Amino acid sequence: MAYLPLHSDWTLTALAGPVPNAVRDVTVAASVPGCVHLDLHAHGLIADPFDGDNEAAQQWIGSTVWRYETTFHWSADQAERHDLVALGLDTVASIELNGRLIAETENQHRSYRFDVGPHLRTGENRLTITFAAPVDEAEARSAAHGARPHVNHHPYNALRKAASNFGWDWGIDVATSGIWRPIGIESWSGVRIDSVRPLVDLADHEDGLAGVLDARISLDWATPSRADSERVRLRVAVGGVEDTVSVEPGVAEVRVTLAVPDVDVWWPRGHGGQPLYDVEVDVVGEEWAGASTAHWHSRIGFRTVRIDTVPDDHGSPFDIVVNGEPIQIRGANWIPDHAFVTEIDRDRYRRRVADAVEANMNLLRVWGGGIYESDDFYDACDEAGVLVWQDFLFACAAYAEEEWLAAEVEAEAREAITRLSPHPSLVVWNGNNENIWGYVEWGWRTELQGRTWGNGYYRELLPALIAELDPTRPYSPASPYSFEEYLHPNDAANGTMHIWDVWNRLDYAEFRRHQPRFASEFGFQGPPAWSTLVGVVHDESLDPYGPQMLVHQKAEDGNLKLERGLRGHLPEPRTIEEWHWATQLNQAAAIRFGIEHFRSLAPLNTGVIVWQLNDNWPVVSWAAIDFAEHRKPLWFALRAVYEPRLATFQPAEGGLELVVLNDTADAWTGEVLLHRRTFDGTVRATAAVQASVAARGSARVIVPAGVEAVVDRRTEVITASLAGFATAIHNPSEVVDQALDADPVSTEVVVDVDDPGRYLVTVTARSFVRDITLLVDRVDASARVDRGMVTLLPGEQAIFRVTARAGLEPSAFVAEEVLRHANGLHAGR
Ligand code: BMA
Repeated sequence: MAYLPLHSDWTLTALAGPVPNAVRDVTVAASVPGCVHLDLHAHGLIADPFDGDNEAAQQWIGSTVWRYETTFHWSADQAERHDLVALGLDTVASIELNGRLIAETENQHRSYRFDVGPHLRTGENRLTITFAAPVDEAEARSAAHGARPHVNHHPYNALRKAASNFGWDWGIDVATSGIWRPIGIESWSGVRIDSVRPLVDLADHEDGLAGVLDARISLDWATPSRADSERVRLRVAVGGVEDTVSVEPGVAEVRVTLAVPDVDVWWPRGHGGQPLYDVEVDVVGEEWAGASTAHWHSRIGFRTVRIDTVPDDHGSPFDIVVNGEPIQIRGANWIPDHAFVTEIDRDRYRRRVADAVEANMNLLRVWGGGIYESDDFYDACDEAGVLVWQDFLFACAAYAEEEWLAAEVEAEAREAITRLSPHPSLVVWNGNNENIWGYVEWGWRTELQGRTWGNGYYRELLPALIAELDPTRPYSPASPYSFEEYLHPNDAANGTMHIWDVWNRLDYAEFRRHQPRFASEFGFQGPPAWSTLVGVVHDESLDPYGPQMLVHQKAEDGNLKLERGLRGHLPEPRTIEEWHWATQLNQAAAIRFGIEHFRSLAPLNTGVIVWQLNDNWPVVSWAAIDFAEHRKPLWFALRAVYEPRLATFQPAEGGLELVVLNDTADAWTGEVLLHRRTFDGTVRATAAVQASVAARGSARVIVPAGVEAVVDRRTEVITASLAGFATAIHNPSEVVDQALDADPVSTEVVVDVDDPGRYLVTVTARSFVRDITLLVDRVDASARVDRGMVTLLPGEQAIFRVTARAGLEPSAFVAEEVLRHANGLHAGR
């Protein structure tokens, strides 16, 4: 009935491998939960892994066998069972208790429970966990079972460990080892509630809806065959309703159904509230009742979800339908928020989900190269109404389907489906990231020579497990996927699509060639905040091709793609500062352009999920939020184009149209005021058009010829103002071709009288100014600002609220390298 956490007095020793002299035969105190890199760094045995080019010098860590050891005091009690419960071991581990081998494990994505009662001693006990070298293990397994295609350098597909921990095209290679989730000894008697899957549904009830809870309870019996055992009683309660059932000893699965009348329905944000109900499951009336193992609690939300892929005139959609309402998805792809995942605490998860919410996102896709995140992540999403699309953990590789891997895959999937089943935010289970695409198009067939590649997981095993364990949730075999065996998985007209041709080889205007039903990945790179970059890159002269800079740019030809991406849009950068601003700006501009186009395809398009929300270390990447939690210009651009109400100019047959998108529950009717103006404010043409757009609908307004007929593309813009929408602006030409005033604003900075750490920066436009952004971290790395990527017409004003250290020189926030705009890239040319 007790839990003994085993989180103290651990030591760490390198047992074998290419260990440097400074670490050989050294034993240090270890943090549990934790990992070897963090301990080695804490003891000064390695430099900061993220700094400079330390990554290369620390590759030995992933090829080293590591031993964790602790001693703990034990005094026997009356409990019938004593289980060693390890919620996460990374990865290939041998567990010894008092010198006796208890178990061997090989899956980071599972938790483990071992009956250790017979091996415990009264008094001092010694627990040892030895981790095999992950890189060598992956290589050995790959060689033994037949190498299979994968991206990046290590065969991560041969080991059930987070793929990106071995390095990715945005991720440092820090193949680590460690006890990464809590570990302890659980003592219990009688019966233990092993797991509960609280599945939900909605049913008509009188004038309202009833929430139906179908609780699938798994029980574990200490002595299942004991003849004198009596039935036990199990109580399930939710929303003021409860039921108690009696259970025969030894029964492993119990199902209890409850209906909550007049239930408050859970909705994604933008569609309603997020009421959460506590579910309690208890063993009652027994001597061990009240023990933690005889009690289970979670929170659920009552809602239904399905994905509509029924073919229509244009192919097949991918519509996420919650409570019968199709949801227009505006989201981001999520990667582990730290290369050492034990560093991600509840607050950090909450800050990241807040980043998504404040950018008007309603979905995060947990990408398959990472982990099943902590419940803290899904809790935050449940509360905020952010939908979660969860990949099973397969990414960009072929995976063996033979028993040695299949058994692990099944066990981990069962556990993940079960653990995450309470979270109403979780609405999509997805088989893999890009593996069907890879098989079809990346030449895997030839490489595989008939070997298995994972198809059986995606098409049989995983859907069968969902059907068995959680039939309330929809399953998608892959992303991208076309929901037809004989269609190309990345076909735009069907299902989900990943759009990578733009980043890899085309100008971003080519986003317009794509008509995706649902774009679940597309992205464009940009550097992190300046302070994040120079905090880790110390090249003598800072430039994109400096040796340390290249360590922090992992994408294939990343710098070339950044350069190519700028061409035709922005003037060529002349300094590293200009390169940094121009590439950040271009990242934001490219994605803004793509999303405005994709959203304008409504109702054909029903979702966009940008690659990627976050970073796992300081790096040049596709992220909107950098590792130091700075919001890049992309984040501000996303917030704008993800507004539920968005007006965007798009090319129309022979002219220009304004697409008015209204993802709110209220219809909109009003006047659209259209202007063609010059950069200095002269109005050249005006028109007013009445428009109306349905709730959750879109409308198209043809721009009248008089307004549309631009005379000078270098000095004119077309604008549209509609009440309740941000002003839409059409630039007939790119920044590089515009005759923009390079010095278009006047500024004023005041320190808040009540708070010396708040600076108010007022920017007034003398001339048309594009994408004003304050790179406030250049003044103070802890500074934050509430706006960015702000475009002003002459005479308009914007106030930027900066929080930073008190006592800074206020004018620093408007210095040339801090207050940036697209116009400034023309200065001195
Ligand atoms: C997609 C993703 C990731 C990758 C990204 C950028 O393929 O699924 O694997 O990081 O593109 O290249």
